[in-house]
Amino acid sequence: MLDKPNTMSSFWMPFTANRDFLREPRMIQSAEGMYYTSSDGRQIMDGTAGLWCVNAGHRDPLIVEAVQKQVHELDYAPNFQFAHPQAFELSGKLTAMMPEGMNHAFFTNSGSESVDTALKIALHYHRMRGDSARTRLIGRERGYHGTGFGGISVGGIVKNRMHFGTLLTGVDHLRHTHDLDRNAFSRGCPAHGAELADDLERIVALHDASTIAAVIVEPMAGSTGVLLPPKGYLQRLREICDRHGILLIFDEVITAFGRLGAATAAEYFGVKPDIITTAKGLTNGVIPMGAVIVSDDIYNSAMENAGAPIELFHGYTYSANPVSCAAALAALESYEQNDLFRRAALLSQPWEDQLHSLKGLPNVIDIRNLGLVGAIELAPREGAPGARAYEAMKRAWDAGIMIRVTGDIIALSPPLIISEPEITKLVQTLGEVLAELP
Ligand code: PXG
Repeated sequence: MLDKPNTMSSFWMPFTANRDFLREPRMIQSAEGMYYTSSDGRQIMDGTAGLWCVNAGHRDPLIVEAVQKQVHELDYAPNFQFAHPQAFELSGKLTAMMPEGMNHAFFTNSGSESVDTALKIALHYHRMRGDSARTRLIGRERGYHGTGFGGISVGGIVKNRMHFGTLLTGVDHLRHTHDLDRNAFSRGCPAHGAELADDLERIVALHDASTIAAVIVEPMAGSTGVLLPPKGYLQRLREICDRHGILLIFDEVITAFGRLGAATAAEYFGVKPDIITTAKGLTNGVIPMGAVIVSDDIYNSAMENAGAPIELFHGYTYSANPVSCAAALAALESYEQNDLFRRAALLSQPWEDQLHSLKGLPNVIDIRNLGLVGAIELAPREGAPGARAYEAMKRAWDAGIMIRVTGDIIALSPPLIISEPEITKLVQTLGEVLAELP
């Protein structure tokens, strides 16, 4: 082996300003509950549950123990033509948390894979029913569905798409729902914009429903900067899909497992999709894992109509890996034991009140919230979009809180174990950062 010097640039960091980071690294050494310890020994409050995944807080003892035990007993087992009991135990426990009639889980290793899997299952479903002209996939502007080619094709964030060629064909996009003119400083879901769901009728008129397989949306768009569905929007989208035989996919990679104060956004909004994609909170972020949950109709149609013994030619080496299953089973157990979804629901009011207290600080042009999610939108600096929020993120780290930024939007999504005094501390610290921010 060549004797190469070990430089920090050997790690090409994901979604990171690598060159800037190397000049001024923000390094994390350990974590416990609501806090990280930085490598210079400071306590940093986790205002984002990692990347929207550590819902039960860090190093939950149930999960740590379950993973340790599992890795000693069965480290790996294939799930192609063989299986292990934890996979069935987990699929049972997971589907029991899903809306009525959604009783089948397909396991993946990430949100991006869950999205790819969901899109493929949608195409497969129509084909199984002899409706194979239904191949178009409809996403939404500003949607985020991970970074696979499927996900960036239906996704609507320009920078995630523009560098990567022509993407999937046969994809179209609904208009996004962000409308500060009408909805700035809304508390909870905004009042205006349900009619934007009718944009699906425009797309149907253009392509004809008989060519459309599925619509995929985040019930609450997280990554793009917390865009909340206008009141009635998701219900209307469901009705239009039903009218035209189009499957509705909710990408719940962020919203599943308590973020809005319910097991799923589907439950929270009372709108049932045909497919739900999950990841992140499924294992509390501890081990990579995702799951796609489908309706009985979709599963049964594959079981009844497949021409080959294998019903779906799709899967991953690590689908339902035993250690991931153990982490997920323990995470779901922890959510239940600590009643974390209800806790998130109860905290959502003080959370809202605290966040909206930042109104009036310099450059704050919107504050929005739902469940334990919040966003503060800043006015961009002249000729330097994103620079103001990026600087806020760096100053927040120095001040002892971790926040996420996308463009000039600050997103907050703390672990669901956060206490009211910790909410106050998080918001106050952010307020101090914003008050000083040029
Ligand atoms: N769908 C949705 C709705 C997501 O939010 C993915 C799919 C992809 O998941 P994976 O596991 O492949 O990354 C996501 C991921 C942020 C942020 O700061 C959000 C995500 C990932 C990283 C950062 O907003 N969402």
